[in-house]
This record gives sequence, C-alpha cells and structure tokens, in this order.
Amino acid sequence: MTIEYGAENIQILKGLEAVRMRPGMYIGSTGKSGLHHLVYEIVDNSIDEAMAGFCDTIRVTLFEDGSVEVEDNGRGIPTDVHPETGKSALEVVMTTLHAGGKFSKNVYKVSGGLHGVGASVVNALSEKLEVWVHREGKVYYQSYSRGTPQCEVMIVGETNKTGTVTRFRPDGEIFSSLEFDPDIIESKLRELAFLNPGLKIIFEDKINEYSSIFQYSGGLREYAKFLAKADKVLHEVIEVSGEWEEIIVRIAILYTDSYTEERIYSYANNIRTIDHGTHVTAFKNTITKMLNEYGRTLGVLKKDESFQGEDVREGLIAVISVFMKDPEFEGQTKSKLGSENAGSAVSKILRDKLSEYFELNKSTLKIILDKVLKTMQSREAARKARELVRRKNAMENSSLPGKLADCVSSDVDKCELFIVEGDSAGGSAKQARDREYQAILPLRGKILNVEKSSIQKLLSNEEIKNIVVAIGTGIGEHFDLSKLRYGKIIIMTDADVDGAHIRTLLLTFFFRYMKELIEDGKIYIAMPPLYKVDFSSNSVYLYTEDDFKALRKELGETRKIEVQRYKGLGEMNPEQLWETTMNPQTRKLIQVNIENAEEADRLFSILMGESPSERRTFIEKHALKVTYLDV
Ligand code: 0RA
Repeated sequence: MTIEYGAENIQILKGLEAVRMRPGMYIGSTGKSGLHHLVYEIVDNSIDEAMAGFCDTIRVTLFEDGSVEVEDNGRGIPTDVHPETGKSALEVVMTTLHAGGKFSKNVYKVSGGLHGVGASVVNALSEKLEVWVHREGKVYYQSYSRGTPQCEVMIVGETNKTGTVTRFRPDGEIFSSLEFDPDIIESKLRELAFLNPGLKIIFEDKINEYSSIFQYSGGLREYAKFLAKADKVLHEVIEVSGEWEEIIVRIAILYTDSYTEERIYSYANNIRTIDHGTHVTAFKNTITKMLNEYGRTLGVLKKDESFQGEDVREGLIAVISVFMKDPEFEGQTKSKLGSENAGSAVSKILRDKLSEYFELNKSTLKIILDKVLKTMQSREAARKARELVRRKNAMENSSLPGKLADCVSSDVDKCELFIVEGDSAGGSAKQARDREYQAILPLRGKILNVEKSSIQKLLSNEEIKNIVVAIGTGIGEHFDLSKLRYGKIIIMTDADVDGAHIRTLLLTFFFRYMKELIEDGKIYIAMPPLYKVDFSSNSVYLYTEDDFKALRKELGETRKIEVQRYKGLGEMNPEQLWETTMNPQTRKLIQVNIENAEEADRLFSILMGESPSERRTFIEKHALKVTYLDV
C-alpha cells in the first residue's frame, strides 16, 4: 500500500516529530510517570465519551508484550472521509496534534498542558499503535508506527457493536522504562470510577493474570468511605453539589475520629490537583467560617473562642471535584488549580447546600461540632503544655525533676539517662548505677494508657514533662540538640506487655517531638535478661527465648538445673541489675534507629489510631517483638 506525502502529510509529520523531539512537553516526562500518562490519555478519551452519555463500560488490558489496550462501548471515533483532504476523520484524530477537541463536544475537555493532549501524542510516542472502530455495522482499522500510518483506514469486519479499541506499545527509543506498574494503573482506574458514578471500568492484567472491576453508583460518597479505610467514621457521608456560573461543583465530606490531618482529594475536570488550588482554598475557608458560625449560634463555642482551620480539618476526609471550561493550572507540574471563579463556585455551592443539609441533619452538625471542639481543646492543651515545658527548660538545673537521680559528670557524650519503669526498679537502679555517668529517672508504673491517649494529652502528662526537662533539649519546633544533657537515653522497662506499651509510647513521643534524637542514634532500649539458669555451680543470664531453648537443649535432661524467669526488673537485686542490664561492659542495648521515618510514622499512627484491631496487630507484630529482640 502506498501512502501519498502531500503538503498536509508533511505538516502532520512535522507536528508529531515535535512530539518525539520534546516528549516531556506533552506528557511531562519520559520516565515512569510519562509512560503511565499514555494510558491515561487514551482512557481519558473514553471517559469523555462516557461523560457525554454514550459509553458505560471501559476495559483496560495490560498485555505480556508490553502493550496496553483501551476499549470502550461509545459511538466510535468518526471514520467518515473529509471531502477536501480525502482522509478519514479517524486518521486525522490519530495523527494530528490537538485534533481531539475539534471532534469532541465536551466543554470540560482540558486542552494544552499535560492534559488532554490526545491520542495523536500517544500515537507519536508508540512503536506501534492499532485502532479498531466499531461503527455503523463495520469494524474500521488502522495501524501506525511512531505516529505514521502503516495502512489506509480499512474495513476489516462486520459488527453489531459500537465503540473504540486502541492498543499501543510505547516506544523504547523514547521511554527509559517500558514496564507498566499494574498497581498504579489500577488505582488510577479506581479513582476514575469514583469520579464518574455508574461508569464500569474493567482492569485486566494479563501479565499477572489479575483483573478487577470498578463501578460505583455512589460516586464521591463511596470514594470518601473508601478513603476512610479503617478509621471510625462519625456520620454518613455528606454530599453537596450544584452549578454556579457554568462551573459544576461536587463535594463529599466525612469526619472520622482519627487524629490525622485532613485528607483532601481535589480534582478539576477529573484531573487530580495534587497541589490543590483555588477550589480547595475556598473549601477550607468556607467550612471553617461556617462551623465557627454554627459553633457560636449553638453555644458550642464560648465568646472568645474560635475554631482554627486545623481544628476543622483534623480527621476530615473531603473529595472536591469541579468541572469547568478552560481551567487554568499553575505550578511546575500544573497540578494546582489557578482559576479564581472555581473558588467562588465552591464557596457559593458549599455555603448554600451545606447549610441546607445541616438544616435537615442537625444531629450530624452536632457530631461534627463536638469533634472539632475536642480537637480545639487538645490543641489548646498541647500549646499550654509546650509553654510549660519551654518555661521549665528556660530555668536552671534546680528545676530538674525531683525524681531524677542525676549523674555527676557533665561530659554529655559519656552521660547516660536511664528511664526506668516503676519506682522499685528505679530504686534498684539508683543503687546499682555508676553515679559518675549514669542518671536514673523512674517512671510511675503505667504512665498513661497508651491505647486511649492522644499525643496531645501526652504533653501534659507529668512523667513525660519530667523526661523532657531531664533531657534538656525541649521539644518540637523548639528542639535544640545543643542543650542535650545525655549522650545516651536508655529506656529500661519490664519484659512484659506493660513494658512494651510504655516503651512504644515513649518511642512514639520521641518520634513525634524529638525525632532528631532517634535520627542521631541517641535513644536505646535496655535488654534485661529473661532467664537466669544455674547449673553445676555455673550461672548464666539469657536474653532471648531462643538462647534459653538452645541452652536447655545443650544441657539435656540429665543435669540438675535451676531456672529463674524474670518477669520484671524489680525481681533483680541491684548487683544483678548492674551486671545484666546497666554495666556498659556486659549489658546489651538496642539502638533505636529509624531507617524509614515514613514507615515508622505510619506504624505509630496505627498505634495511636482509632482502629483497635489494627493497633492490636501492630503491637503484637512490632512492639512486643522488641521484648525478645536479638541484639
Ligand atoms: C467525536 C465524535 C464522536 C465520537 C468521538 C469523538 C469519540 C472519540 C473517542 C475516543 C475514544 N473513544 C471515543 N469514542 C468516541 C461521534 C460523533 C457521532 O457519532 O455523531
């Protein structure tokens, strides 16, 4: 088959050549993100067809040869031949830059930037692309290589369906990696299904033989519930929507009783605006204003009190989606909505519709006000506690806690602070220690019920305050490493569940408020022995269950052995405590070390979070493990 290269063809080739010369301009990058962008571009066209009301199912398939296929049951890309150019509309769409908009009546189609660049860009960046259009009883087909048609549009069969199938294999000359990440694609498709209620999106991964179907009639309502995951939700999802000056606004609001910061997912024309923008700013301002007004009228707030934005957003999940003509995006990655009128639309719709909703659902309003009030009170309490700590820090050594048995030396690197569970073990430790370098701070038994405490409450706890004052650095934004009073801070707790709780609580506290101490390797966990075994005038201490089992095996059944199992530090006399747990020559210490701070934060959140089952699993898996950890 011969293809004529007229003036117009040359023009087209130039256009697609530009795409191949500077792919980043069209799809953001030639890395993983750009590669995945190709899929979204093609899916986006089918979503447009769905939004226009002509398509209800989209199927996305990953093939073993590295190609992706997107199939929809829309009207099919028009195939009629343009009388002047003699070309099929299909070919024009697939080979002309920005041709998409010409055919699409969808006013919410985003043009320019990284979005909606169209099928032709994907075509230009694919080693091979094939398209099948089912339309008017026939199957039309054309294939391309790097954007250039390999044949005319031809009829390859008959059909009783309508729709478009596009299969493409990205070009190895362009992309640094050709491997699609099925998880990334799957979650993108799930997101699109949430944003387009009713639309069925089928994902099929032929490489891993995995498939899933996403279809949510509840749209954003279901999305908010999905985002809440394990958190306890405080009410039914609130959904408000409306249109103002041709901007469609849809918002879902859901409060959980978690202490986490807000989770706001925002979109403009189905495009995720990671860096938020005008729509989100308007949402935050309006909801804060409204809850303050309600709080005041309903007497929840005192005259001189008001909710801060952060109070209103703690534990909040919100999905904000706007549709508008010609949205403007800002920032390096064009992921922040800049259009001012989107903000106005959100403010207007939210104010009107949310007050209507609260009018009909007073109990929900009350629940939300209570939650926000509690957050405000904790924030106040935390602020007071911080101030107290700061004031204490400012004072001289004389203000060191009375319970602290400080060491003599002021050589910080050599000095150690033992934080000891229980007054009785504290007493033994005081007798056992090397008073030149070792300081002892006993903690009263159960310092706090870790299961029920918010981190804010911790700050006003007397024992925690003592720790902060003894360490000397202050906390949070006032943390000052140069004021550190000990080179090692050693947590010494019993080898039981309570001990594990206290240790986890202290670690959470250090992680949140004195992270640098962990990063600098200043925090340690003491390892008291689990067993003392006496046999034939020998006496050994064993620190792990495994070591104990190994010794039993070694000694066999025949010899007479005496086993003592230590349940708490209090069961050891000062000499034993010194020898086994405190003497730098013989003791075992675990250095607390955050290799992956993000992961640690997540685990700590679970511990402090609201899902009892998740927390229990976490404690069993992580906290208790430390009890029997090998050095
Ligand atoms: C413009 C007009 C018509 C269909 C489409 C675009 C269309 C494009 C894509 C891209 C992927 N799937 C698609 N489905 C439809 C139809 C015009 C008509 O039939 O009157």
